[in-house]
Amino acid sequence: MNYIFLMGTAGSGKSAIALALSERIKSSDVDVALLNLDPGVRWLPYAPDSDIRDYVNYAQLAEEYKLGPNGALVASVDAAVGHVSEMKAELERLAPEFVIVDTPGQMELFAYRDAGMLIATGLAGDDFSTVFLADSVFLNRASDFISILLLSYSVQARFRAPQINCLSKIDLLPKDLLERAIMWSSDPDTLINEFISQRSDEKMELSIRLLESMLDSGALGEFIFTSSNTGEGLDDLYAQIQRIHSGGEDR
Ligand SMILES: Nc1nc2c(ncn2[C@@H]2O[C@H](COP(=O)(O)OP(=O)(O)O)[C@@H](O)[C@H]2O)c(=O)[nH]1
Ligand SMILES: [Mg+2]
Repeated sequence: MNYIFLMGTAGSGKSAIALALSERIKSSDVDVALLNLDPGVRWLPYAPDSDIRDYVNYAQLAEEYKLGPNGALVASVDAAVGHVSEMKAELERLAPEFVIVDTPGQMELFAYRDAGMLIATGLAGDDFSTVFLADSVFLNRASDFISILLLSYSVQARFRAPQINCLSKIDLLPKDLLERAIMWSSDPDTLINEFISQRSDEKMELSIRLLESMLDSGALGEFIFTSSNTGEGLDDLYAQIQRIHSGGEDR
C-alpha cells in the first residue's frame, strides 16, 4: 500500500482532488482507498473507506472541554493519533495499491503539528508521498507564486517525503495568468525579475539571493497544473505518483 497525503491551505481543493485522483487511478484498473482525516468536515465529495470521524467526535470534544472550533479541531487531530492502528487495519483489509489521505481543511492542523507527522508515520512508516495543493484563486503576481513556493517548501521540510506540487483549480484561472504561472514555475529568472520589478529596495537583496539559491538548487520543486472539475493535470499527477512509488525517486 502506497500512502499519498494531500496537503494545502483551507479550501485549496484537497477533498475534491481526493475524489478526482481516486477516479483517475481506478480508471486504470488499479485499486485505491480513501482515508478522511478531517475531523470537522460535514460533507465530503467521496465515500471514505476509513474516516477519522468514526473514531473522534469533534462536537463532543468541543462540548466536553469547552473548546472553540479551532481548539476542538486541534484536540480531535491529537486524539486521532491514538486510533491510527484501527484506521490502518481498516485499510489493510482492502489492500489497495494506493491510499489517498485527505487531511484537515486547515493545513496547520496536520502539516505543522506533531500529530500530523505521528499519524503519517503510524500509517505509512517512512514510505509515503505528499501532494501539496496551492489554490490558484490566490495567484495574481510573481510575489504570490513565491509565497506558494515557500509554503510548499515548509511542508516538504517537515515531512521530508517525495512531494508533488499542484496549482489547483486552474479552470478558474484566466488564460493569460495560467500562462504566466507556467512561465514562473519553469523559469526562475523570469519569476525573480518580475518579483523585483513589483517593488525593489535594498532590504530585498538578501531575500532575493536566498530565493535564487533555493530556485537554482531545485529545492522548491516543480508544479503540475490541475483541475478537479475538468480533470486537467490528473494524468500527469498520477504519472508522477507512479514514478515516486515505483522507486523512481530518491527520498
Ligand atoms: N472550479 C473549481 N473548484 C474547485 C476545484 N477543486 C475544488 N473546488 C471547490 O473549492 C472548494 C473547496 O474545495 P475542497 O475540496 O473542499 O477544499 P479542501 O478544504 O482543501 O478540502 C469547494 O467548493 C470545491 O467545489 C476545481 O478544480 N475547480
Ligand atoms: Mg477537505
